Amino acid sequence: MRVCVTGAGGFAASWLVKLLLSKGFIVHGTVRDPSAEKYAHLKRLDNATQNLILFKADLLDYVSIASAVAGCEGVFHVASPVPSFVVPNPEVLLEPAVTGTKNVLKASLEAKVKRVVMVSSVSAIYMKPGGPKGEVVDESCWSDELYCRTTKNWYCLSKTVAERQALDFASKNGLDVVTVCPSLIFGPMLQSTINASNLVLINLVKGTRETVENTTRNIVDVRDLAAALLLVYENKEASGRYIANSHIRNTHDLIGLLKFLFPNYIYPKSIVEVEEGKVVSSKKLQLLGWKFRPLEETLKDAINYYQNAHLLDE
Ligand SMILES: NC(=O)c1ccc[n+]([C@@H]2O[C@H](COP(=O)([O-])OP(=O)(O)OC[C@H]3O[C@@H](n4cnc5c(N)ncnc54)[C@H](OP(=O)(O)O)[C@@H]3O)[C@@H](O)[C@H]2O)c1
Ligand SMILES: *[C@@H]1O[C@H](CO)[C@@H](O)[C@H](O)[C@H]1NC(C)=O
Ligand SMILES: *[C@@H]1O[C@H](CO)[C@@H](O)[C@H](O)[C@H]1NC(C)=O
Ligand SMILES: CC(=O)N[C@H]1CO[C@H](CO)[C@@H](O)[C@@H]1O
Repeated sequence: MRVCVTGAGGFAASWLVKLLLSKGFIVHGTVRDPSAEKYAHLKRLDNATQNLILFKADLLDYVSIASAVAGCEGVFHVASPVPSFVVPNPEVLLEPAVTGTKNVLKASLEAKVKRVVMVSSVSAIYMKPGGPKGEVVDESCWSDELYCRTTKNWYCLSKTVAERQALDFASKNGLDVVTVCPSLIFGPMLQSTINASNLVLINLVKGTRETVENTTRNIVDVRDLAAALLLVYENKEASGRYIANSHIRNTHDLIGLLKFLFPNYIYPKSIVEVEEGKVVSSKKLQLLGWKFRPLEETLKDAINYYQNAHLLDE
């Protein structure tokens, strides 16, 4: 079984590659610069020496993507830029997300790939105005593209447009595409550089900001997400979109739990009220057999990892 994973060195993709290698898959991992030190962790994974092949590929370069996908039965399209800060130029996100996804799908069609699993986001689901407070949304909901534009939420727009396009492409061309929409991904890291979602947790534990908003957080463990991606890949019944979310906590409760588990850190001093956010339901994925670990385990493993990697020093 030979599969391709795009953006193999990223936070979520690295855990997926590790899982696939442990199950005996041969993995074509795309990275932008195979010689870079930031991908060293991939080469150290069990079974990587024999079964992991890194391909130099940029999402915007069709030929490079096609050569990584060639010969594969399955494709996991994970790569997409996830910013930590507001980006001034929307194209920085839109181009790799939208054109990149189109390239991956075209290459998959050409290579007669049996199934493409695309990582989208709950950002493609719940970003729309109105609705009752604390509304629970499922896979039937789509973020409002116009609302993403007017609020300059370019990341949400990039994921929404990319996922819609993927499902359209699938139905027009008879390509089997299943999408998974994770919520905020936390957990221990395999890669050496901090990605955007782990930075959210690191900032809370370091008390980087004195005041934080009491935001509603939908959270999933990175290892449970990897399992979800493999589950929808292997399960013949899987189709359409799947929300991958395990826990819902507001910032107040999340900090409470962190303080209980790790009392010795400096946490934000004050929490200000904001409008209650939407929550997502992963019932569809759970009906397919998905299980997830408790939030305490995710937070403990993540923070112990940060400690050991000296990411919380000073
Ligand atoms: N983290 C979250 O909380 C979260 C939540 C919901 C959905 N997601 C989705 O989950 C996926 C993975 O997220 P993550 O947090 O694991 O991301 P990450 O660690 O920030 O990794 C992003 C990956 O995208 C690759 N990439 C970006 N632009 C590229 C381009 N032009 N060509 C090739 N590769 C490119 C990066 O490659 P390089 O290594 O070359 O930089 C990197 O591997 C993304 O699709 C994201 O939208 C993430
Ligand atoms: C390596 O792959 C084999 C299947 O080829 C599998 O049985 C084994 O568990 C994998 N090893 C590790 C350490 O994951
Ligand atoms: C945060 O929001 C929750 C409800 O979403 C509420 O129960 C809690 O009191 C709020 N905490 C603070 C400190 O504002
Ligand atoms: C915001 C940020 O620093 N994101 C980085 C997270 O990690 C991935 C994978 O190493 C990088 O590509 C991102 O730039």
